[in-house]
Amino acid sequence: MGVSNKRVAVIGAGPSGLAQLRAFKSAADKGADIPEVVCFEKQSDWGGLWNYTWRTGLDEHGDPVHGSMYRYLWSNGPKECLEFADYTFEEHFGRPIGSYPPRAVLWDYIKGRVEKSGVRPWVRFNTPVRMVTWSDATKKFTVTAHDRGNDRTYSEEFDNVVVASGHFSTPNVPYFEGFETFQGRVLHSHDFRDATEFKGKNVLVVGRSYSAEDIGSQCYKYGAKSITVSYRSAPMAFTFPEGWEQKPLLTKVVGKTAHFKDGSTKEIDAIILCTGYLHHFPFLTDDLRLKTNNRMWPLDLYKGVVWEKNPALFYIGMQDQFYTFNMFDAQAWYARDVMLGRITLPSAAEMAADSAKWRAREETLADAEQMIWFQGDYTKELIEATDYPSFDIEETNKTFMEWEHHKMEDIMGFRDNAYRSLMTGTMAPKHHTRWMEAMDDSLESYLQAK
Ligand code: FAD
Ligand code: NA7
Repeated sequence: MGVSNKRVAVIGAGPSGLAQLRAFKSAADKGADIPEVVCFEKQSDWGGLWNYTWRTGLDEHGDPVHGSMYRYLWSNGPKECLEFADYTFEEHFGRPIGSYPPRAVLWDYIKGRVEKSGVRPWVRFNTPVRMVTWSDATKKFTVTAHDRGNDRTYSEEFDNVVVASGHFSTPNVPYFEGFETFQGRVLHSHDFRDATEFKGKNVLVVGRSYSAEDIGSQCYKYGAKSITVSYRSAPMAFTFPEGWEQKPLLTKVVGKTAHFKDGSTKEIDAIILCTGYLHHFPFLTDDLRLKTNNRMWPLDLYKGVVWEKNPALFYIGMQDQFYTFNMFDAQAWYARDVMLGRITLPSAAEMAADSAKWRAREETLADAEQMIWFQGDYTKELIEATDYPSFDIEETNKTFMEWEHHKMEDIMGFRDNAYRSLMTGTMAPKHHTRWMEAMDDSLESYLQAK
């Protein structure tokens, strides 16, 4: 392996940043000259959100806690849809496993690939990036980072920067009248950790998307007395079990009474704001900073990856996600090939026109199925442009469709289903315990034979 004299900074060692490391390593393994790659990671270990923390608020150094994942979180989609095309679940675990693994199992899988690749020395842990600036004169970035271990702030120059810092970490926290005098706990889903805290409680969940659905389900599974979901736009279409109800938007709380837009009221003990997250890049100057809400096609990113205003900068994983790990791979391989000069970018106007075309299609998407096909087409286009191992996107989309149908059939039981791997063709076994009865989320419990 040769090393070119270029330097690349990757910000974040979650699934997106690790995809970037793996992409470069895979080129090097095939004999390419690759740049020096430095990955800055704020946490003490890799895996991003999948690296669970009990902490909320500030971390041990006083920085905002990155983690938004909770205990008892199981994959909310089939693992077959996120499987790495170059490192299968079977390769990692040595046998087929169930389709909706708990967080610890997926973390183990994510780590397995990069441990095998030997890229850990590329990562500087406990090192949040504080600032990135671009110089028109030198055509280089200056990255300023804080080495927390030695409490030292330093700056280095790079030819390229890849932003892979995630976007489900900084909570979007709306205010509702009466919060300051509510006689219970108000928290955002970012700070939700252990559902047993809400055992026997009447829980109000605000929001109608993935966090609302899953945190409501967690609380129900672990013994909450009732779950009330308050939606802004529309109720969720699932048939929930007894003990759940859906209400229009919260208007105010008085004491422990929640008031809703339709005039109805309900006594509640806790409010969990499942109101989504903000794309937040405090380390980027305005000329480099992506500004978007959570959607399928943020603008200014050619092929969803290249910062059109300065193509030396890349973003991985910034879209709202059905596809996850293998889409991040497709993006990272594409970004790598631009950095290696294997892909030549068109003019700024052509890049903007291409993005506008995707955005125009995005604006026509009416439901989850159409969004899945959209993201599948996008992932396919990227994969076709690089040597990332090709896989059957159409069948992956169809697995997503099955997942959607299983959720509609039984929102508390969809995780009891199993699907076929699109990478190996192996059918997953059904897990030994139904999700509603499986209270232990440890890797050992999930993998044990029964
Ligand atoms: P992250 O996982 O957020 O990783 C970003 C990394 O960047 C972190 O390690 C962070 O510490 C680091 N970082 C941030 N800022 C800095 C900085 N300034 N300097 C240095 N490092 C920095 N996806 C699925 O496929 N299946 C699921 O079941 C699923 N469940 C989810 C449940 C929850 C509650 C949430 C919030 C998301 C879930 N996701 C799920 C989606 C999730 O976004 C992806 O799986 C994946 O974690 C995204 O990877 P990422 O690397 O882009 O971001
Ligand atoms: P999402 O999917 O971005 O959804 C955010 C939800 O929050 C959505 O239902 C919004 O309502 C709702 N929202 C946002 N602001 C408000 C206000 N002010 N009032 C009421 N409701 C509001 O975020 P999630 O956290 O659910 O999911 C993010 C990731 O975490 C996802 O990838 C999962 O895998 C896990 P709307 O639908 O617009 O009416």
